[in-house]
Amino acid sequence: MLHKLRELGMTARVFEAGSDVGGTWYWNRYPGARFDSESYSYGYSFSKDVLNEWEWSEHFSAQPETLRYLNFVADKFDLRRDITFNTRIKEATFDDNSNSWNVISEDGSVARAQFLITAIGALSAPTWPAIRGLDTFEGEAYHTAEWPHEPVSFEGKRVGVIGTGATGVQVIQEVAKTAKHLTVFQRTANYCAPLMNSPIDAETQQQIKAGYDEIFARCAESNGAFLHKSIERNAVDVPEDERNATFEELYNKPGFAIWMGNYQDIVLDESANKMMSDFIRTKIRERVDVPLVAQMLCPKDHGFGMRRVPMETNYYEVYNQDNVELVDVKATPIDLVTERGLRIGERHFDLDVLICATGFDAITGAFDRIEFTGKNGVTLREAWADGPVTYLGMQTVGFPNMFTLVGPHNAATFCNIPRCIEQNVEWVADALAYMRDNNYECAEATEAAAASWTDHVYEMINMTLIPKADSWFMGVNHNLPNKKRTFLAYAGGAPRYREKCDEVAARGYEGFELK
Ligand code: NA7
Repeated sequence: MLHKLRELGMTARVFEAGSDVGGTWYWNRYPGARFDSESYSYGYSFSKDVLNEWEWSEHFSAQPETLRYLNFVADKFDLRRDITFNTRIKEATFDDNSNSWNVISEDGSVARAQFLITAIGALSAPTWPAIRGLDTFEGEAYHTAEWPHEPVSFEGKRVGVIGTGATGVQVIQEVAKTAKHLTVFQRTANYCAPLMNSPIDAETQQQIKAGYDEIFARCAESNGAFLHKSIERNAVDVPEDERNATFEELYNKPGFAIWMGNYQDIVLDESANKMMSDFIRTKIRERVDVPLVAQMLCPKDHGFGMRRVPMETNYYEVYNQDNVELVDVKATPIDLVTERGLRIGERHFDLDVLICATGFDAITGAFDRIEFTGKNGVTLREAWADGPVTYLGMQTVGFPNMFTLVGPHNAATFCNIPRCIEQNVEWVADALAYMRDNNYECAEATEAAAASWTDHVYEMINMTLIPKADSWFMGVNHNLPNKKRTFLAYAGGAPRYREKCDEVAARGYEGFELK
């Protein structure tokens, strides 16, 4: 966004809480953190130089490489000179008289701008487990999204991991390699599937570089902006043998093929969904030696793909190791964190290290941490009290000149994120250029446009099975009992979203009042 605004000849200043660039890849530096997107489908597409100069080493690169990549891009475009690091914004207030925003940081410094663009992340407000005694633990305690910059050793240590989402799965399979003992505290089992990562050889590297146009064109056609496009047939219409052969093939394909490239009815139709869920449960039973442990790892309360599918490398085999124990904390939750570990019922688990892979206050959490005040003194928290109401996931009524990249109800929340971020950035940049060229000072979404967009968001998600399961997509986080259960992303697909955004622009920013 900063690069694009500079290209438009605008002045821009970026405030960043971290000490350097990287966002997700700056904060989430836990062992095992890596892409589930094919590396070359994830990088920026806007610069031919970047595409030519950068070489990914693996099909699904690990966090250190991604962070190096983001630093490379920041250096290449000399971005740091307009970024103020180590600065967390605490308030942003719209001034009706001047149609501009005042932005106040935690140290009290104030900046003023005509436009306020948020790029504060969809999963950037980590949540620690709401368990009594957490502060009393005397060992090492980490949240995966606030991982230290220094290496952490597990050698000779008793480690506990709470959480088995996409993050928990990545960290568990890594920690199990060196910990003296690992206890995994699982509340909800997920349908994990093999990532099938591998290094990129020299020949493939050349093919990737020569094929970027095609890679991005393929992403642009798919709902999740991944390289995988769903099969235009219904699983329920396919003979059993053929269907199982396809499931098997998808299970052995890299990345999200199994989720995004599956039969089109897998997350729409209960019967199709059950077929796929049963297939994965069978795989789990085949891979885990002890039947009782396999049973614990088989999801029971939701279907495949209704929650984020964690991608794994030998995850299930970890539970065949002598140094690993799986503990079900659904029926009997963790009562207490003590000085020496965790207590569940009568049993005490002695731990040297406690890792919380316990997720985030998703999508709205980062907004809640800033006091946004729009027109007439109304706060964003008040405006979204019953769940977000936005126009295109880009703006909220009463918050003129504020644009929310990857905001709630924006397709970027349900996407191979950089692909959708680029669309968001280009759309916002075009809107600002249009305003400048036509002498408009202020843009505000109308109530009617926001209501209609919000209806559309719910219409799309209600065609799927996703609302049937508790997940961060649905705003469910048991550590935040007051968070409203409401769909926070956009499930109509990236192509449909792009089309809608383009239509709005082509009609002179229809649905916005321009002044
Ligand atoms: P998730 O997917 O929200 O997973 C958080 C996990 O932590 C999940 O298994 C939770 O169980 C578990 N959890 C949270 N609090 C507790 C307590 N108090 N006790 C036991 N277990 C708990 O976050 P991730 O970081 O894994 O992934 C987020 C996204 O990042 C992912 O979808 C990717 O897009 C990247 P629960 O399911 O609530 O029963």
